[in-house]
Amino acid sequence: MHARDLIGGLSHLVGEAGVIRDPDEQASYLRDWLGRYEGRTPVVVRPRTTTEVSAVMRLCHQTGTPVVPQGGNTGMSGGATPDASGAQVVLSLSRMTRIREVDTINNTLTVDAGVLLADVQRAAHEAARHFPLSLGAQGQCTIGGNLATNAGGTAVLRYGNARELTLGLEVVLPDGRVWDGLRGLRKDNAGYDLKSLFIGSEGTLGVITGAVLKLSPLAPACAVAWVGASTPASIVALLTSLQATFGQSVTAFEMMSASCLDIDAAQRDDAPMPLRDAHAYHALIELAGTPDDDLADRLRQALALATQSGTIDDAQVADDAARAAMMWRVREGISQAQVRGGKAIKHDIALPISRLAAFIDEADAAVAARFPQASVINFGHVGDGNLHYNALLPLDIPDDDFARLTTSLNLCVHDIVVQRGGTISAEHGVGQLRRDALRRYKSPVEMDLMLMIKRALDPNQLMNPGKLL
Ligand code: FAD
Ligand code: 2HG
Ligand code: ZN
Repeated sequence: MHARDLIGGLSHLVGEAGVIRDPDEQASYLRDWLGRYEGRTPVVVRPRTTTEVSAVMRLCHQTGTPVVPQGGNTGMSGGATPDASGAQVVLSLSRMTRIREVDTINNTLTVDAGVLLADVQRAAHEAARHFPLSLGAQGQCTIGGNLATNAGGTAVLRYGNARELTLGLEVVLPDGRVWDGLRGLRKDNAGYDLKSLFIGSEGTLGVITGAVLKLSPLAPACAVAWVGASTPASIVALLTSLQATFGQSVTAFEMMSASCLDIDAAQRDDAPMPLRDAHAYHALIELAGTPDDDLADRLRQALALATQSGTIDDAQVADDAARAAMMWRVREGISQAQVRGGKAIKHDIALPISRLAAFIDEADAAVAARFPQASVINFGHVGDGNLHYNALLPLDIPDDDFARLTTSLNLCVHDIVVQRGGTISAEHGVGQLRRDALRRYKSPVEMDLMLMIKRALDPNQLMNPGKLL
């Protein structure tokens, strides 16, 4: 079909306001958040309902048009960016923003896929409940994108990742049929677990249009602390001892190498520093509990003991909400600081928590020996074993050099991760960025199983081509 006819057909289905033809207006949909990938499209199509998504998918199926689903376009693996062919339609869920149902007895929220994560959290709060998925991009990313990438964030150690927070899904299949799996059930073994298959499939199997999300009770008391230590092993030892003392109350446990704070400090004089002295490693800890829990005092005592025993070097519990918010801003600001401070080779790896410290020792030594021009920016969600073991290079590094270094540094780090029983993709998805790495590290049997699933659900290979597989 000629592009003009396709655009005409799509605008007939979703209305003129639902298609973006102008290249200038399309620009923000064609480039990823990191500015690493840029593509072209004949049209960005923005349906408002599942029925419209279904009609769009049916037309694309009939005309053999490839489709790239997109939510908030905050992904870090290039999964939502079309390729350079100009043939792939971008299907943006950004106009599907309805909160469909709040059920405070079943503790569930049913939402359109285009609802921003922050708005999901707000809707839960308005119902005196908590939706625990929490990440730095929550004001821009959509719940559909979170589910398509099986997002993690900072509260996984207590509440689990996006998959574990989802009870039901609605998905439009590549041929336009709608699978209504919007069931608010905590037990449902009637057949294969299709919901879990679509979660984390990065738009390669279908378009997620709605979800039933699991809500938790509000956790009224909260304590936040910042810790300085000399090694990752000390940080992991602290995590183990706090979990022994506080159990499930440990909601977030984030680690940062000193370099994460230094990049911000190098850019501005007033960069906030949660502790007065320098430390090789830092941790941000959040506990949540019941109203009568004197969490802050108990945390202060536990951290004082850890300091006396030499596990950590310094700690400060936030005295008020403003100080706690400052600590979180420092942590959540690392991605932006990296963008301003250099060009990052990104890793999103996970290992058993017991092996994190040894991995860091080995990877630090290997990177220092083989890539002296790179500085390691190591941070992440230690509480669930997920590190962003990134390497920063100068902003003015030529593209060719950056591409060459990326290939060899990725190999160096990923080989160590996999040898130690870890994964090369923990929460950001495979997208375009880790497609080659996936092939390298997955066994032929596992690749074959995934390809069989892809061929069964998307025989014409129209869903997000060039991503993941
Ligand atoms: P997009 O970027 O639009 O899409 C991501 C992928 O999902 C693409 O493959 C796309 O095709 C597919 N997709 C999107 N919507 C749908 C749909 N409705 N149906 C089918 N497929 C779809 N991620 C974490 O996990 N943890 C973090 O802590 C975290 N912190 C971040 C901090 C910052 C500052 C930034 C910029 C990003 C961060 N991310 C993090 C990455 C990103 O926010 C997540 O991957 C998020 O889940 C993507 O949501 P999105 O709506 O922006 O999806
Ligand atoms: C985070 O944990 C995000 O802050 C982003 O997952 C990680 O910028 C990164 O590499
Ligand atoms: Zn992360």
